[in-house]
Amino acid sequence: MIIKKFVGKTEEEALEAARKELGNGIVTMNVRTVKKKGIAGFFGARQVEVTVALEEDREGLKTVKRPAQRQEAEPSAPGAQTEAQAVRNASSLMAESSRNIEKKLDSLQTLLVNRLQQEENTKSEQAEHREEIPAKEDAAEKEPVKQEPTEQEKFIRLLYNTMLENEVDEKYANQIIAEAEKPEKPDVPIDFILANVYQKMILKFGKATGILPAEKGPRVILFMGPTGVGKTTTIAKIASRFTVDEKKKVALLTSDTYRIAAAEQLRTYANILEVPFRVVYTGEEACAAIEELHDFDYIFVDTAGHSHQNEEKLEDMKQMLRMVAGKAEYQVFLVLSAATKYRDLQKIASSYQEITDYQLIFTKLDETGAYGNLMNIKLFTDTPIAFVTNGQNVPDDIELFNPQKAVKQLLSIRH
Ligand SMILES: Nc1nc2c(ncn2[C@@H]2O[C@H](COP(=O)(O)OP(=O)(O)OP(=O)(O)O)[C@@H](O)[C@H]2O)c(=O)[nH]1
Ligand SMILES: [Mg+2]
Repeated sequence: MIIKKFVGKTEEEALEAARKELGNGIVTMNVRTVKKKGIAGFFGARQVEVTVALEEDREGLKTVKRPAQRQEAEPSAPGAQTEAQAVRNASSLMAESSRNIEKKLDSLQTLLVNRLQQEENTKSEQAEHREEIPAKEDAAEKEPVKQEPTEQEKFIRLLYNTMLENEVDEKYANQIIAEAEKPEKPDVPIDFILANVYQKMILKFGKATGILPAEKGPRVILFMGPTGVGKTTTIAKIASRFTVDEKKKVALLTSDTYRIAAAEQLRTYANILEVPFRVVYTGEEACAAIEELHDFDYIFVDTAGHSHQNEEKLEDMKQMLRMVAGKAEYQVFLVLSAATKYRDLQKIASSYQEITDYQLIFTKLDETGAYGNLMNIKLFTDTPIAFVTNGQNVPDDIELFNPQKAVKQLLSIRH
């Protein structure tokens, strides 16, 4: 693996330089603002420094340098343009989430090394204590000589345990460690091991497309999920960003006709944002509303929360989706609370996977110290996470999902 730093006036400029030199296979490991060297820095000029990693191929050769091209995932024009536009739209959200990361990465290694040292101290104290108890001679003779693990092995173990503490499922923690490039020499520095595991985890999280504008007509975006996870609040947050920051034409629909209060909650947000609001009882009504709102950019659809075991409601949802799919370009987000137990999340995610493809939104990150479920459900569903929310405030408490930040949490010691 190659790890290298690039500097530019903006994050994109630094990344462009990295892509030029290393190709498109790079993974961003860290982004931080640095002062310019020399007298310019003295006067406060700042630059953005990105640290990127590039996986070497199996033979250990550097990945062949490719000319910088557009991201492969970007469709050709006019789709390419719309996606680039979406990325720009997203960047205002993204900038917020990267701000506090740099400090964490710097302290991460120190934390882990300190902990390693603590464990060593506890072990040697225990060993001293054992020595005070006279050992039975013949028993000691029979005990096979244990090979002391190397510093590198101890460090890998520590990373593994930290993941478990953060509630990454054992199966996935094992997978990550097994897939991380093995140090070839016993004296490989531990920051190399850390960078390796870190990069593997970022790759595992992947990248969501987020909300994309439609090629033609409005983009219809449906939010589904269990009761009380924060679907309506999340719609209000996103709708507000698109309306106020991006000046897009947004409309809100709700098919949550089971509770009057639910429709009223979204109507209140629509009134505040001064955007159209419709209650739709059936798929036909949803289609009629979409037709009526054909010159809008985004139509966000709130749905009723219900148990994933309620097959009748899931069938209603499927029916609605079928009709909307025939009418407009649409996307679905499954909204899950990060505070829900992993086993329940698995069941919910599976039952919705039976009716549609979706991207994930995790809410209530402020209510849990454990980020493990994010990794677990991403890997369980093979579905990327698009947004995370971390509080009740509309519109502030939402971010585009930032894998770097999440991985740093997963490798940080929980207090
Ligand atoms: N702490 C915290 N609370 C949140 C977050 N997102 C939403 N909430 C709160 O969770 C509660 C339920 O939110 P709603 O948006 O009504 O949830 P819903 O999924 O639409 O619920 P139903 O329509 O009943 O299925 C409200 O009190 C929200 O303020 C979050 O990120 N963190
Ligand atoms: Mg709701």
